[in-house]
Amino acid sequence: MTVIDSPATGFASSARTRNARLAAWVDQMTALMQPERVVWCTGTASEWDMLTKELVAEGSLIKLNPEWRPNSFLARSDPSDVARVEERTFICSETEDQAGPTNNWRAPAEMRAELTGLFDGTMRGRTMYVVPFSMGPIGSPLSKLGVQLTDSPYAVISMQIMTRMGTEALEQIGPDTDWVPAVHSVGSPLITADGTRLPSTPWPCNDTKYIAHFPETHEIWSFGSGYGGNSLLGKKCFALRIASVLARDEGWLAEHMLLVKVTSPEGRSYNLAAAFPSACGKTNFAMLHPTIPGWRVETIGDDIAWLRPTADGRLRAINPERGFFGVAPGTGTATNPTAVATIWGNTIFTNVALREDGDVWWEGLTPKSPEKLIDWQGADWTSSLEAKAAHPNSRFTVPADQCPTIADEWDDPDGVIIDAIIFGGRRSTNIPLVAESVDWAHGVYMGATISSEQTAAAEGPVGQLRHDPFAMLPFCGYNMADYFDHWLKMGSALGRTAPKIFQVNWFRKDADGSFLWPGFGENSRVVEWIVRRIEGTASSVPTPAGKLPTREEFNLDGLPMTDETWDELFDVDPGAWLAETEQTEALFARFDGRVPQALQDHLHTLRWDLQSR
Ligand code: GTP
Ligand code: SPV
Ligand code: MN
Repeated sequence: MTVIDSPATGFASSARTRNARLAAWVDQMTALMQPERVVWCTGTASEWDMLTKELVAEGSLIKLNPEWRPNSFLARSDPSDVARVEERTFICSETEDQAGPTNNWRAPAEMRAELTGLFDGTMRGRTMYVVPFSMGPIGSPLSKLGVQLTDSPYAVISMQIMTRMGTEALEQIGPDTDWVPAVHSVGSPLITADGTRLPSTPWPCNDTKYIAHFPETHEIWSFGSGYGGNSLLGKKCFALRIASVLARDEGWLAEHMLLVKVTSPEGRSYNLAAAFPSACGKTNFAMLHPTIPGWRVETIGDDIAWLRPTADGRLRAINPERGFFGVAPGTGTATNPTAVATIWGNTIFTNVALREDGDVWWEGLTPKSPEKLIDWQGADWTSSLEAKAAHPNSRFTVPADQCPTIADEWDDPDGVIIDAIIFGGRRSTNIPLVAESVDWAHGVYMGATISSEQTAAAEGPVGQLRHDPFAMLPFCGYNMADYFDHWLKMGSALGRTAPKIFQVNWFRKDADGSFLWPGFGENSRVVEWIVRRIEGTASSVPTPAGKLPTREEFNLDGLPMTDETWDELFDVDPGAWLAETEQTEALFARFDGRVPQALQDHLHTLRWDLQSR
């Protein structure tokens, strides 16, 4: 049962937790934000039922037809609140230098003052939920604890799916345990300063938004948005931005990576970690359904990985999440049948279209759209309309253990040994289908120079090419040049046991703008080559882009491909690559000499190599 404290009966925070700092913080934030009620969340099924019923009654959730989609709901966000807001995301380190040129920075004292003003009375008339959570399996040596305060019941039920949330997590927080404080408000009080009660709206939010991080004190403050990465603070804010700082200080890595276990026809298993920018294929790769016989891919994580060198000298990784917050459009029976099977029920859908029969639909779920739908904004939609029925960043939120391909090891507290790391981006030109780095430093160079065409996962111009180093541009909690250095040091620490590093690109296009590579399940062919390289049984051809496969050794059985297409997929054009090195030089220059020498050296060597071709 949910525990409710009423300000009228006095706050009993100290009775709820053994951690004095936590009790004091909840009391202090309650006094600042002035909620009508305080609820300590337990993470039980009855709490879920109560909250979803309330949300349905208020018109914030639509209950889907249980015949098709049991215990599942549709949320329609405010049309202005549909993605992460990078312009409003801040790293408030003591100095601007520590945040680096790729982050927005504000002085911590200044930001604190501004936020305190915004949070003053922000929960008037609303319930404040106290949401204790563990990122990683409860009690794992690799896990971390946090507590989110929020006035969004949508965020609470989403956190229940996405993290280990509730009493068990709270019990992990002993008198001296470290935990991360994360405060979130939609910024829409139901009672004004002069006491007038306002009508409630289905998706409250505020035009003013702040997603603020204090890396020195490990605090998160989020204001004004109810959406995904802005409001589920265990995810990007904690597990990436704050965790990347903890990882730097404690000698591990917090990454925007999927995790998979691959088993070859010979029965040998390998674990791969892959970093692709937002909406560039992590969930799809994590649930890959191989088209080549005898191969098996199992899912461990689809968005975030925490990797740590352990006593045996190997790099071990956990998925700190408990659910998937996946992109809906493009997810269909043809592309990702595993995801379609995963979301059979117990799923929250956000900004997808509603069918007449009370189920959901989005572009790409089925080849043909239903004739009539209600679109993501609640308006009538017919298949003759140009406009999309689902928002391009519409999402499903679903428990990971519903995934039919979930690996047994997915919640192993010790994590899994990583055999290879893969970097990728969405590139219509220049970047080959797959390349292996010559060594760890070259692999770090590959990660540092990822560029990708922007997607709808964040506000901004979709399609525009931008650098997204390690797919962490929006998620690194400190100066990225120092982050590159941290990666180089990790390679030295791991030495000969370090995983091999690869780069992939599923998105290369021909002159007509069609994808050269079929992608999705066919990506298993690339996985096979990567495994054969790990095993040392496939050869490679050296190029400025790294070591490429030979056509003879690459498994193309059953996949018709002309020599021209193969050549286009793997073409490394010296002129185009020289232009890329200029972009890289401009990226590195932004860091005022802080980029590690090993990466500068690689850039210079690459230049020489390209100029002599
Ligand atoms: P975030 O959750 O935002 O971090 O994204 P993600 O990296 O998990 O992206 P996801 O797997 O959801 O893919 C986003 C889009 O890319 C979807 O529309 C997919 O259909 C599409 N996509 C994924 N894999 C491939 C591929 O191999 N080829 C092509 N052409 N498209 C792909
Ligand atoms: C991403 O944008 O990389 C996501 C979705 O995984 S969100 O949680 O909204 O950041
Ligand atoms: Mn992501």
